[in-house]
Amino acid sequence: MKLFVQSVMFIVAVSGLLTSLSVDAKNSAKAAKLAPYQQRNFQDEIFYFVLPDRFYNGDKSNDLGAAESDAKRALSRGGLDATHKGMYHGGDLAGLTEKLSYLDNMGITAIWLTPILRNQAMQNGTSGYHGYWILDFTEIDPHLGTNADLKNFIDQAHKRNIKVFFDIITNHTADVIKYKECHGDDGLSWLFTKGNCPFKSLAQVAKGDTYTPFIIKGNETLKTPAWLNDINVYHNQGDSHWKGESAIRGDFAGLDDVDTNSEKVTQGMIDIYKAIIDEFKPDGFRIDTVKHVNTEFWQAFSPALTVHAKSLGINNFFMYGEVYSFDSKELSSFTTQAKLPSVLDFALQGAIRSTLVEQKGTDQLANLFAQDHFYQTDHADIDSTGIQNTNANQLVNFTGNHDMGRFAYFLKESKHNYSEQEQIQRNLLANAIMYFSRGVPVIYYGDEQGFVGDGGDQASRQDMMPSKVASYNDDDLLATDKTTAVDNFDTSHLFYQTFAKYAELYQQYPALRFGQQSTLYSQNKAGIFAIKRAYAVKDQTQNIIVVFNTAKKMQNLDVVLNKQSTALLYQSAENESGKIAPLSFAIYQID
Ligand SMILES: [Ca+2]
Ligand SMILES: [Ca+2]
Ligand SMILES: [Ca+2]
Ligand SMILES: [Ca+2]
Repeated sequence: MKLFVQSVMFIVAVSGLLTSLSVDAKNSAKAAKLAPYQQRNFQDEIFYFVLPDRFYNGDKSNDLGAAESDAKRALSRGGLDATHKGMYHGGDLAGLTEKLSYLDNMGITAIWLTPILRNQAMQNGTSGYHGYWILDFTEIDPHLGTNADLKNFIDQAHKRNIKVFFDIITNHTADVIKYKECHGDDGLSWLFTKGNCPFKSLAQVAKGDTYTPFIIKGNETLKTPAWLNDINVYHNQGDSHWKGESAIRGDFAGLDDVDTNSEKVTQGMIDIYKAIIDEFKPDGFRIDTVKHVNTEFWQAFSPALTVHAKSLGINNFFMYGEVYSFDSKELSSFTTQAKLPSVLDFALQGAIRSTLVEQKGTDQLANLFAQDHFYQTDHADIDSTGIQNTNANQLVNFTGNHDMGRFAYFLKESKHNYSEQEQIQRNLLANAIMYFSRGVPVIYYGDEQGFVGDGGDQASRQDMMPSKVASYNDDDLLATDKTTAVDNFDTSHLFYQTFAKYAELYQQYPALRFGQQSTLYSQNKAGIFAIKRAYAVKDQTQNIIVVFNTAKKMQNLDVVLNKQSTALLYQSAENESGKIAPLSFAIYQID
């Protein structure tokens, strides 16, 4: 058991946060004149990224998925085991709907759901609780609810002025296609000891060195729409080794890799997601595995969906892609060349991690932001083509996620052996950089409750509802004595309260959402990182300076605020005049 009393005393002593942190429903960040969701810019949003299965069980009747009598959906039944981190835990759309006020009061304005379409419940011994194994692209997974439940969730979110984004996949479907050479004639065996099917290049295929793809008898019509049951609409070249040609044409660990190089398939995928927009009218999409689909596909897909959403009156429909890369040049190619409006900023995540976990110089952040110009485009005639101009202000910021793990986990694992107090401070400072740098912030569900985790993937997908997973429940959560064995919708948690405060500031000052960012100061060791956010629209100008201190020592502010007349808007710690406290930040307005 950790010394939580100590950490509370510490926070009160050095941060001064608690005095300014009272948040109630009436005085929430939302009160700050948030525009109606239909008119709101993407840069106004604060996202909450959630796996519905792990959030809250609002309907126990759907815990097993499809009904036993439902032969058509037989493979979307089962997989429930709340003690196993790779199985379904019972959370659903009804549960999310029930907990909307919890998100609303933290200042969340947009929810990104992991994929909710109907999955194959079981593959190779674990379940599709995460949603990335889709069989049916037209209906909601029965573990999560029905199409009507999703519509109700969206209606209720919209009534609170909260947007809903779906996580979508065009790269692959569930694993239904097998290769005789790998899986035997019955499709059930592994003929390779490593458990994968080595990728066969196009050059090998041209010479006749191919796999023999087939579908196990009885599985020929599992997928919807029906065209996805045709073996010829897949690449069928074996498993990706993530390099070269295989990155685009290889199977993602056996998941059937769609032939996105074909025009027919591209149009098929466009039609699938047009129909999803028609039926549910979401506010946008987060797009999975973007790096594993060819550029030409995105050049067609992205504008077509934007135009379609606009035709239905969803004028600010927005999409951002997952490109797992820490290189701004590579990331930006997906907005400038592939024509996606935005991407998740893995490069910023890497820079925050290197400064606040590894204690590298704040130059790391300055160097990253110096590459922002890569994202800038200046297309003409954007309305009729559906191609949106992109820039770094629309990037999507995060500190950790469901694949790599939580920021709290990186801190826990650090060779610097941070105390709990320091983990708390570094965590809150990392989130401040995420909120107040250019880009749109995303809270990964559970971060606001001090969740830590033992790693990435399954280890980072804890339950908000009382968990039965032993490897979750033995975690030492930050800033609370609770464990994940109990309910964790605690609106008094320091992180929840702090994120609500950050949200309030973010909505209060347009410069923190729209201001053009420039670096004022950085250094080659831990210490000051200072940015200016300059906002000028019509008759309103606002110039804000945000100063972060990533060092454990107090720093002088004269390097930043020298000769400028500024007013203090917020500080996360009490400061002596002209100084900034260790591991804290402050926001100033230039007079
Ligand atoms: Ca349920
Ligand atoms: Ca397969
Ligand atoms: Ca692919
Ligand atoms: Ca653990």
